[in-house]
Amino acid sequence: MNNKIRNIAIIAHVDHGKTTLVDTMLRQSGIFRANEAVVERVMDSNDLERERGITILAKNTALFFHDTKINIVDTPGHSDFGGEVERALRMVDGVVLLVDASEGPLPQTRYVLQKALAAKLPPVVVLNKIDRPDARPEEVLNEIYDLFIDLDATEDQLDFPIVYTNARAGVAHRKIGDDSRDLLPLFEAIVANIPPPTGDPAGVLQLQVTNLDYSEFLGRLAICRVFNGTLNRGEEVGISKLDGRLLSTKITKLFTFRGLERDEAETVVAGDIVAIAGVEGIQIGETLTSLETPAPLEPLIIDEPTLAMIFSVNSSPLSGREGNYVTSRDLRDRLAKELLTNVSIRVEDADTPESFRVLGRGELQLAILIETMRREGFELMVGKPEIVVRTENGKKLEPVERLVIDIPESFIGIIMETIGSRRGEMLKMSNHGSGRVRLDFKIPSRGLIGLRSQLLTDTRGTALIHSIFEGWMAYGGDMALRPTGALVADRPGISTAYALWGLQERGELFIGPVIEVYEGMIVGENSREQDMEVNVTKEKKLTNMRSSSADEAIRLIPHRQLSLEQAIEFIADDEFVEITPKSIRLRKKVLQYNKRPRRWQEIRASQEAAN
Ligand SMILES: Nc1nc2c(ncn2[C@@H]2O[C@H](COP(=O)(O)OP(=O)(O)OP(=O)(O)O)[C@@H](O)[C@H]2O)c(=O)[nH]1
Ligand SMILES: [Mg+2]
Repeated sequence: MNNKIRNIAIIAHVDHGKTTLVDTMLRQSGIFRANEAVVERVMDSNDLERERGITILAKNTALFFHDTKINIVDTPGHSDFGGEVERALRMVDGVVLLVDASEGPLPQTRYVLQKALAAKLPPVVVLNKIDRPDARPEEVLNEIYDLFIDLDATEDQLDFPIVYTNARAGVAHRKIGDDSRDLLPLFEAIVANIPPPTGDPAGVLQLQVTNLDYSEFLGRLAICRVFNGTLNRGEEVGISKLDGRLLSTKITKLFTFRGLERDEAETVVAGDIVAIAGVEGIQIGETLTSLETPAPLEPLIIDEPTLAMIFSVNSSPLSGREGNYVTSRDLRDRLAKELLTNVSIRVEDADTPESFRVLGRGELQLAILIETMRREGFELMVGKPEIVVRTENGKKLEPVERLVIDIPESFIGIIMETIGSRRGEMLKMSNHGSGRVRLDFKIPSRGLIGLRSQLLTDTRGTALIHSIFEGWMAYGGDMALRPTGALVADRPGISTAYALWGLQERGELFIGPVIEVYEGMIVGENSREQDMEVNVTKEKKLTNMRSSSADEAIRLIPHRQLSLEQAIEFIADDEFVEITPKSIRLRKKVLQYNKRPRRWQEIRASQEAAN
């Protein structure tokens, strides 16, 4: 036992304030110099995290409270990154469960708590954002107790300590309204309630790799928990690979965490969380152990992916103009590299050599991967996300999610209709008396594809939508999702304002004037359910007479610029999103009109016309 260390993960629903709390914890522990300028949410260090204001990757830090070292893992709250949380829980001996004092427990709160309870990790419960005018800490605390009970927590687990915080201001209270001015009550609760790590410094060496990081100076870093034994720099140890082989390796670079820094260490002992550099090919889940008496640890088991997307070489007529990496070889290598650090993703070969089936936890997770690749200079195409189906005892199963929607009361009707058409089943409706209601549903994951944008339209942007994978259920048969067709360019060329002007009453346009298009490219959404071939390159016939003011009268309604996620949500089975470092285009899979298979909507329309 190492009484001078505590290892904790901070877990919560998205945006409840984990990273902000880590900020003020670091600041108050004296990690930064007095005059050091530190950005807000300093742990959200990669570009996409900063742009989107969310945590994507779990990250380690450490601070000292008196003479106790507290290793902290800041985890992401969005459900698509649940794999990061599962992995973080392997590293720690307890959790700080953070809950927004106004929003209360939400689906990801349930998910992470369930994982923590299953791993028998004791929690310190923190009610954050108590400064919010709509904070309702007593009620939320009751909801937290209900959640614990619902998850079959034991008496012991129910006896959790509670701290009330304003993470932004860096204040924690034992009781609401006490005169605390800093986070001392939180630090004390952690040291008093989270058990010190077990493990014997004299035992057989066992370090497990739970995360990988990259440093420009050191290359690949393996983040490990030392479960047993002592490791010295320069020592020759065994590395138990995932395939069961035991290789020998020399540990030349060894680090411990301190704030945002990594300190070189000569020796690390059981209980600590450390980083190792310079070990070729090291992977998540592998154990560093004794060469003579190897004792590999159980591999990490995390939830299976639920969503798949085809990633394919860009075959559009405009391919290769904007990106540097465009071949199937480039794509294959990049995806293989992703697998090394991203344990919740799988890659399979698809039906052509130019395409791969990438499996993950959700649309956002895959969209982040695509966005990262495009910034690296890749061009690719992706297909419509499809859910992963499973067969058990001869029965076809599909993933099902818990969906929580928070909306103004006036939208209940339309929400029920939309969710109903996607086979959602309501479990609960609760009204907090603020004019908003919270609806809990069970819904097949398939029903969630494209749901977010539709609900935001339905509720004029006021809906808060949260969902989380819950399990598997019997496959429910077909579900028609996009009720509209596409406006499809019928020839290559450059779009003109005149042509677009003539089309805008047909539906909503995705492109403006002077955009290069090709046959089969989608330029808008048809307001009817069939696809429609359109000419967006038409020029106005020149005549000698200027027809009064009509020339100047071309006023285009601003087109809808789809973001990557919106584009992915929009496409149907027979369509692709084409992604390059500079552009996001939508297209039919089969570009040439006369070769394109007819969609069921068209077949039905022609049957109706014949009758
Ligand atoms: N009013 C108030 N706002 C807070 C408090 N703590 C955090 N916030 C704000 O809540 C927002 C989300 O904070 P983050 O720290 O990014 O939340 P997170 O839990 O790390 O989010 P993810 O990692 O994406 O799940 C930010 O705008 C914070 O400034 C608080 O105690 N009071
Ligand atoms: Mg965060």
